[in-house]
Amino acid sequence: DPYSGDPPRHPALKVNSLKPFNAEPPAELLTETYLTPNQLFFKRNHLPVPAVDPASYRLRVEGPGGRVLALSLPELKGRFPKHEVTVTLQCAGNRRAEMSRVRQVKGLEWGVAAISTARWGGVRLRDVLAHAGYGEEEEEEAGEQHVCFEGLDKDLSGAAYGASIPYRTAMGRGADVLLAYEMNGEELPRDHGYPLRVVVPGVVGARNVKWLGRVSVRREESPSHWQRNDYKGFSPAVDWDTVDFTTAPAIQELPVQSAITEPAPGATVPPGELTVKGYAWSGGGRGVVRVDVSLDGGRTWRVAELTGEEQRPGRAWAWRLWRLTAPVPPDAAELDIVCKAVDASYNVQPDTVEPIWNLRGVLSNAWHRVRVTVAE
Ligand code: MTE
Ligand code: MO
Repeated sequence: DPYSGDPPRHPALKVNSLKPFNAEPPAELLTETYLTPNQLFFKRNHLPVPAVDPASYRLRVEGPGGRVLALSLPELKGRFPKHEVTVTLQCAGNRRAEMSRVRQVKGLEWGVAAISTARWGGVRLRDVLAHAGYGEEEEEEAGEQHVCFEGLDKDLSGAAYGASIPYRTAMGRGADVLLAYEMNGEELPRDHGYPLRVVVPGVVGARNVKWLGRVSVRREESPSHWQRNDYKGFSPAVDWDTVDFTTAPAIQELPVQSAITEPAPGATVPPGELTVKGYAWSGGGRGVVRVDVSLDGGRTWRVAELTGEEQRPGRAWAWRLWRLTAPVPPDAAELDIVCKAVDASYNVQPDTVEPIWNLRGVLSNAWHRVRVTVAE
């Protein structure tokens, strides 16, 4: 069993798949704390968790002209300044289960909690690439380039998990892309990429390569299956007979997202006052400026109170949590609770799933709805 060496996991996690391990925390635990405890942080593995010996570990970084640096953990920590950033990671498949309710899609049935937030500590990718010989000018000189990452987790054919991001995402001004060795002040846990992972703020989870083995700069995107033939969006008109992965762009920055974490769907709530809780986040460093909540299916709205870190404009990498306390309409036997977020570019979430349905069930960010019963 190639999975026999996987680490132990927290029993509260809701498991979507055991081998490989994929799990999310119960939604109501997600918004108990601003930073998600490491044990509860959602876990998305495509392959067995590799056992990496920290003493013999080397990060290989290909420099211009093919020279390869091999950096040990002490070298990485000693040579480059430590940088810490609070970043939310979200899987492209977060809330996929809602898409499958419209029409079956292919993929793990994630609820609303394939998203979590941590304070990551590590070195800046930009500093490591600069040390290898790359500069800010490279992009203009050579046309678009990509920073490619390879994990140390491999499938049975020996192919490693891989992904890439545009060069400017890594090297641009204000770039906060990290090679992280710490998560919430602790050593990076094995499930989250020990000893070193990429954290690409504002970008889909899939590019945040764990158990990082190799970094290179190339003219082309990563050749990995997960870069080229997965993690792309399509029209609702596209099916498995017509889909063409070569023409759609790889998902990088994610769209604006929010969801209700409390009360739970189908719960019974008492008359009087109701408190609704949730999270809101947007990709590309666009902060969340507002969350609107409705108790009557979207006919009337109230503005929720935002809590948590308010990060710099353009570099708002982490979610805001939100809450609303409102009177329950006296005549209501049921409530149709809805939330929707607005980001700094005034992007909004679509009101229904149908027009954004896609065969892979990614980018599921319609208004989130939770129905509850009102009773003593
Ligand atoms: N990196 C490697 N090496 N192998 C993987 O399977 N999964 C990716 C990404 N990085 C993956 C990986 C996906 S799809 C997501 S959503 C995030 O890791 C999940 O990170 P987490 O498990 O730390 O939450
Ligand atoms: Mo993912």
